[in-house]
This record gives sequence, C-alpha cells and structure tokens, in this order.
Amino acid sequence: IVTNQVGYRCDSQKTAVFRNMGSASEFSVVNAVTKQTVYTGRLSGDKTNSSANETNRVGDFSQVTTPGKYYITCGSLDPSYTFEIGDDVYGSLLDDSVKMLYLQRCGTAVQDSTFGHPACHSTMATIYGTNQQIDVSGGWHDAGDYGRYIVPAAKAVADLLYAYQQNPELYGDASGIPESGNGVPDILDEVRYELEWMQKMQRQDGAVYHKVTCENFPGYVAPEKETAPLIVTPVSSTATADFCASMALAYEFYKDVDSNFAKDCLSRAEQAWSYLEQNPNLNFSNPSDISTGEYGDKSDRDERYWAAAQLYRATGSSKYESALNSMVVCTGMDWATVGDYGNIALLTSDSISKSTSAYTKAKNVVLTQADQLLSKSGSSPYGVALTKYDWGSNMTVANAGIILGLAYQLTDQASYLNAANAQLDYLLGVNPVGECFFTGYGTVSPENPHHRPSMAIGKAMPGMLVGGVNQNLEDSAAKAYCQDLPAAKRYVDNAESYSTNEVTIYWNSPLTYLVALTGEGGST
Ligand code: 9MR
Ligand code: ZN
Repeated sequence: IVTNQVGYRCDSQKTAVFRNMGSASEFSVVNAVTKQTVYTGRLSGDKTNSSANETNRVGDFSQVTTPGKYYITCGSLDPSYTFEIGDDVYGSLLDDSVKMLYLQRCGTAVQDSTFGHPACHSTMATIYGTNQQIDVSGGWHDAGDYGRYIVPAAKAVADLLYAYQQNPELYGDASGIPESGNGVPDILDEVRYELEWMQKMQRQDGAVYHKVTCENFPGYVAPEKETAPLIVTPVSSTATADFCASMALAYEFYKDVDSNFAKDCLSRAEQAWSYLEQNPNLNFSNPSDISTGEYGDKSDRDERYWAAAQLYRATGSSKYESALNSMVVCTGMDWATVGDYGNIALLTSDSISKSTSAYTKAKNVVLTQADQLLSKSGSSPYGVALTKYDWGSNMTVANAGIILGLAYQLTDQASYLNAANAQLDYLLGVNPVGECFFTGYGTVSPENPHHRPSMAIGKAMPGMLVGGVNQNLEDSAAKAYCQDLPAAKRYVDNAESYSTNEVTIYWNSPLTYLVALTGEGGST
C-alpha cells in the first residue's frame, strides 16, 4: 500500500495505491496514535499497469480531513507507512528545498554542521582557447558534480522566482543563511547569489558563456578538493537567451529591494537581446577535451521566445511584443526546452492584458498541455502524468504538476488541481518504487544519492529531489540492478547510479514551485 509518505493537506484529494491485494475490496484509514479506524472505503476495480507490470487498485480517502497521523490497512497486506494530514505538512520540506541551494553555494564558505565547506572554486578561470583569465566565482554547484552551467541555472532561477511570486507569504527571512534577518526574504537572497554569478558569465558584447567547469568530473571529493584549473567554455545563444530571460525576470523582483541591482539586471538582459538579434543559432557542444555536462541543444527558438516574453513583461515595450508575436508559441520547462516559462511570464503578469494575442496563445497552449497531462494522469493508477521515464523524470513530473496547477488557476477546475497534487504525491511516495524521492523526508527516501558532498561524508544531504526512475539504463549500477525491472521501476538508491539517483538544482526548483503553487506550506 503506497501513499504520499510526507502527507496530504486537509482539503486535498487523497489516494493510496494497492498492489497484490488479491480480491480485497475495502481498505481502512487508521489513526496512528489511537489505532482507531477513522474511515473505511471501497477500492476501485483492477487497473492494469503495464509500465510497472502490476495490477493495481486505488483507494480514495479524501473524506479524511482531520489533522493527525494515519496509516492504511487492507486485508492481509502490510499496512502503509504512517503519514500525516495537516495544512502545514510541506512547510519544512519547502524550506529545505531552498536551503539545499545554500548548501550548493560555490566560491564562498558555507556554514552547516554537517555539509558546511570552506570556499571552493575561487581561482581565476581561463576562457577556452585563449590565455585570458576571468573571475567567475560564485553561484550554485549544478548537481552531484561541481560544474556551473547557465542553461540549467536559468530554469532554477525561474522556478524559484515564480514560486515566490505565487505565494510570497510562504517565504521568510530566518532560514539560517548568511543574509537571514536582512529584511529581504531568504529565497530572493538565495536567487541573487546565483544571478550575481550569472552576471559574471556575460561578455562585454552581451553574449553569455555556456558554462564553467574543470576539464573532467572530479573524484568523489568535497568541493574544496576539486582544484583542477577552471575553464570557461564558448558562448552559446541558448545560454545568452536564457540569461536574458532570467535577468529580465529578476528585474521585477529586486526593483523594490535594490533598484541599482534591478536596473543592472534589466540592462544586461537588453544587451543580451541585442546580441541575440545579431547572432543566429549558436549551439553549444563540448570541445573535444572537455567531458563535463554539455546541456547542448538543437534549437534556440524556445529560449528566444522566453526571452522576448520576459522582456515584454518587464518593459511593456512594443519592440518585444512584436518580436514575440512574430514567433511560434513554444513549450517546455527543462534545460533544453523553456517555452512554457515564456507562457508563464505572460499568464501571471499584472501588466499584460488578457486580450493580447500573446496572452491568448499562451493560455491555449498551457490548457492544451494540461488536458493531455490530465488524461495521462487519469490513466495511470499512480496518477502520474508520464508515459516515458527519462533521466530526471522526477523533474518532468514536477513540471507537469506546475502546468496542471496553472491550468487550475486559469479555469478553477478542480480536476486540474487534483492532478497537480497527484504529481506531488508521486514524488513523495505514490510511485511503483514505493520511495519518497526527496532526501530526509518520508519513511523511505534515498540514502545514497549521487552527490559528491554526501558521498564524501557518507550521509545523504537532506532536502534534495533525486532524478528518479529512468527506463534507459544509462549507468552501470542501473544496468546491474534494474535491467530485469519494468520501465516504471528502474530506479536504484545507489551512489553510482547518476542516471537515477543524482540530484540537481533544477530538479529541486520545480518541486519548490509545485509546492508553492498547490497551496500552503512555509514555516519560517
Ligand atoms: O539532466 C541531464 C539529463 O537530462 C541528461 O540526459 C544527462 C546526460 O546528458 O545530463 C543531465 O545533466 C547532468 C549534467 O550534464 C551534469 N551535471 C549533472 C546533471 C544531472 O545528472
Ligand atoms: Zn565550488
């Protein structure tokens, strides 16, 4: 019996998934303290689940709305783990999802009793193919490795700023980062740490370098132990456009906090835009002597769409509006496709009229996607809006939840909100692996993430969303442990499994956004 191991908000839809239940047709929700049955419900009929090679039944217990701790029983099955019902069940999870970024800070000493580290990667970096040295210190380590890459950084920044926009009251100023208590919400301070690094990656002419890493990934060492020379790789138009969009977005959020910083963000965005106007598709691929993450892309169309939408939103200028209107509407919320951030910019702006063609097109494309996701979610016993599990599938699930959450806001249709919550439930336990994919939470969560700081210390850093199920068997541990498993179960909690059990800043960030979008949380 699998449930969301962290818990459910009082008023949200609540479902558990049952397997190997034989002919059982009833289940009970039991108060974990008093051991009293508080609810008895009927199971659905059999649902065939070919991707997990299971037959499932589903039990809905949305009627249980009283805060407390519960578990679920069904005939002779082992009971579910204990979970909570309450309106603040995600409060500390939300805080930790952002705190992870502080612990990923590069170029500064990080204070934490377990995961603190001295300043790392503070030497000058060499621009690839030249003798020129520049300072690009700062920012967050991308993932389990210590690279810093513009394209995924832009996704993370967008998720966090839109999470904050969605529900500012969830974010306090006391999460224990160095800027806590400065009168600015910690989430904005944290994002600014990344933005300031991104600014150092912009060239005089407006273009933006794609990434800074060493030549190869390091061994499983703490960040300050990676001391090989840093290399800044050539500029790309995807990095430049993503940078442009992030800076234009940032402008709005820092206007009242620090107007000089905000103005600088906007003027950098405009310089990046001018560069893009003069330079078509400059796609990035790794130089042959560099083997770190590539974040390559076939097209920069969706990045340009996002940049135009964000600049139109920030300035209201007809220049950007006509640029936007001349483009095909794009979709996507991952590092390779970012069009939906353009749509979100249009749909959640106070200043863009709902009668503009840009707004109408964005709304249509978001609702079309939401309907497709709703139908996928409806045909999965686990409620997950996925039919294929690729590297980082948990991000795809969180992204799906965000699109569904936006559709709910646009239409007020509860089915969208229920499906958005089902994505969160999947990430936190309602999945064929029976795992809460967020470290340190739930009853069973990853203990051996592919994350160098955790590996060096021998203990999982809390507050990280792992990549999750990946049907493509892309590392030796996945090949060894998962090849006989059905697609939806190909996940292994093994530190060598970077294709299922790594973490990244841009897998955490859509979880942050999804939690903010679906409701309450925040404790600080
Ligand atoms: O998240 C990326 C995934 O979509 C790709 O399939 C994979 C292989 O190219 O790379 C992932 O990104 C990794 C990046 O290249 C380096 N830092 C760790 C990232 C997460 O595994
Ligand atoms: Zn570092």
